[in-house]
Amino acid sequence: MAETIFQKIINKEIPADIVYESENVLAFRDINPKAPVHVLIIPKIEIPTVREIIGSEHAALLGEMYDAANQIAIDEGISDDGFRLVFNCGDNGGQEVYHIHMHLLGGRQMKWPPG
Ligand code: DGP
Repeated sequence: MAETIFQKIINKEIPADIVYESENVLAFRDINPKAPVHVLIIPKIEIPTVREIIGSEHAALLGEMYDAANQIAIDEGISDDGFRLVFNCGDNGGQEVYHIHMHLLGGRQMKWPPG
């Protein structure tokens, strides 16, 4: 399968506004932000969609992604007011990039249901 744009960001082949990096996780600002704070949190290993998440195999990695989201929310000053974490999955889920990513959205009141 062709390399995704996020793999190129992981490999530092294309630039991104990186806000967090650890051994297993990278987070950077969305190029087309939908909120004052819009950060994408991704694993460094490629997992195309959340359908490929295997509980025991990926549990620790998902935990790291949620830890990163909480830390970034604190760093960005949106933790106390609240924020939204979203994984889009597949066509109906509105997924464009097939390397799983958690959207961290905050800095404004979110609406429900999402579009
Ligand atoms: P999704 O629709 O859930 O697959 O979200 C993909 C997001 O990725 C979308 O909000 C825009 C963002 N995005 C796409 N290409 C780039 C890029 O090259 N750089 C950055 N920073 N974000 C990107």
